[in-house]
Amino acid sequence: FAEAAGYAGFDYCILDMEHGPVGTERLKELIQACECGGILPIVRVPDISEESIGKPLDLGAGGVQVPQVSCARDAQRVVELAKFHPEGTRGVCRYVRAARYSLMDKFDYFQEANESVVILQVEGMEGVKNIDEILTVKGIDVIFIGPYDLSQSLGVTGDVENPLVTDTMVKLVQKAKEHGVTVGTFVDSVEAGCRWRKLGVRYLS
Ligand code: 3PY
Ligand code: MG
Repeated sequence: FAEAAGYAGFDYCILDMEHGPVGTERLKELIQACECGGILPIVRVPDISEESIGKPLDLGAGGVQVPQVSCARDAQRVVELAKFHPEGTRGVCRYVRAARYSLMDKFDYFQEANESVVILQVEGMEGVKNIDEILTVKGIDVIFIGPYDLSQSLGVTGDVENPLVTDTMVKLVQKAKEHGVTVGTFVDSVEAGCRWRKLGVRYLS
């Protein structure tokens, strides 16, 4: 499917280690399939930890999408774990798949690796409250609004079209735009996709 999604013209594929069944060994094959189909493999990791963020990048993920980011410190930690010096402190190994098992020039690798996409999921009211400070953290490419977790945080679990949820989302989209950060979300229908796209949401899943 990942390979076919690329041939079909999708821009990226989210390989889900937060809610999906994917383990590290399977992840490598899925990333390879994405590469065959010419689609960017984004890995949704389960948490903010060195292992969860570093391993997918070592395997060649084009980016990481990190759940439940609720403050600037979380955002900074993600950037630290996803990037090598000077932007971060990611564990250094150049014998990994992402560096063609050392065939790549090591300095080119460290530089290119720092261009991997960093996507933060803001999906709780604490993150909404702290959105201004989150958006000022350097190294963030996309803020992804998780409508389902957000709906739960607002006490209307699952009702993602409730104005409580959509109004909060619109405010987040506006803030991200002001900071020049791309914004994304998850949609259940083509209609919702078109609606959010008109409002400027560009990373639609
Ligand atoms: C959410 O809606 O909370 C998500 O994480 C979507 O995948
Ligand atoms: Mg979520």
